[in-house]
Amino acid sequence: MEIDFSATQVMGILNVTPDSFSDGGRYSARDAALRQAEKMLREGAAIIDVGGESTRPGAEPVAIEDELERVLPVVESLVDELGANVSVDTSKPAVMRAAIDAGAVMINDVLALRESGAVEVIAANNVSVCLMHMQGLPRTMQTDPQYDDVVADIIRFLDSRLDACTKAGIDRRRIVLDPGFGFGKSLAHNYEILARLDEFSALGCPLLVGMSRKSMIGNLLDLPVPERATASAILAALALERGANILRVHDVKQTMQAIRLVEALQHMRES
Ligand code: 9MG
Repeated sequence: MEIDFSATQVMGILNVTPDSFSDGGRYSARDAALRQAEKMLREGAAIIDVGGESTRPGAEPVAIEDELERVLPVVESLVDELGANVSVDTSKPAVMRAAIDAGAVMINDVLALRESGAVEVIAANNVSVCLMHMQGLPRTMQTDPQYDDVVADIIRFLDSRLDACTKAGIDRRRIVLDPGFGFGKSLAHNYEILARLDEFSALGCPLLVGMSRKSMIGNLLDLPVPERATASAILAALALERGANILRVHDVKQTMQAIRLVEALQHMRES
């Protein structure tokens, strides 16, 4: 199944790390993940992004076997039982290959296919891919991020990854780009990227953004994670106004409302 990137799409976040669905054992983690995915699909998500390795600041890497064990059963159920468009958030070529064999239609890679063998996996399979910018690695990326010009530096990086991917045979129409909010960026960098998001349209690919519940909200508004849904939807609306095409979010219902409001505004402007 192909994802239509010509319309605004919502990507619902489904983390399947061990702490994500601990409910005291009443349901299995797989069942709890499926119920959460079902809810996001009902609310309007077009894609479910499944991740088995945390990429939060400070996170440690996970072994391939553990990531496969977390991700694969969930991908299989989402595809077979719910018929969902599944994206898998991974940087490991072996996980990419297994996820695609299990029915994933997209790979979301915060390393932009820089692991050895990753470009080849995507080139050999008819799936979409998100190439994200990150300065450093999750364990240390927030220590002291530095840029000459944050937007120009990220555009240069994404352009070079786009070039490497298309030279390896990946069709441009399968590629989505992402500036990587929160990945090796200070609070000021994140808001400068948002303010200048329209500059990324020069790259000519759909633009994915992920600001949902991130510290760029929490640090500015002094809000704990469970209270960041409203601000997340507002930032989603601001990103849409500046050319974002795909919104990676936890709170699908609020994001769909933001999309409808922005689309009403854009429709008025065009008529
Ligand atoms: C996995 N992950 C966490 N944050 C993300 C973001 O902003 N973009 C993408 N593509 N993936 C993300």
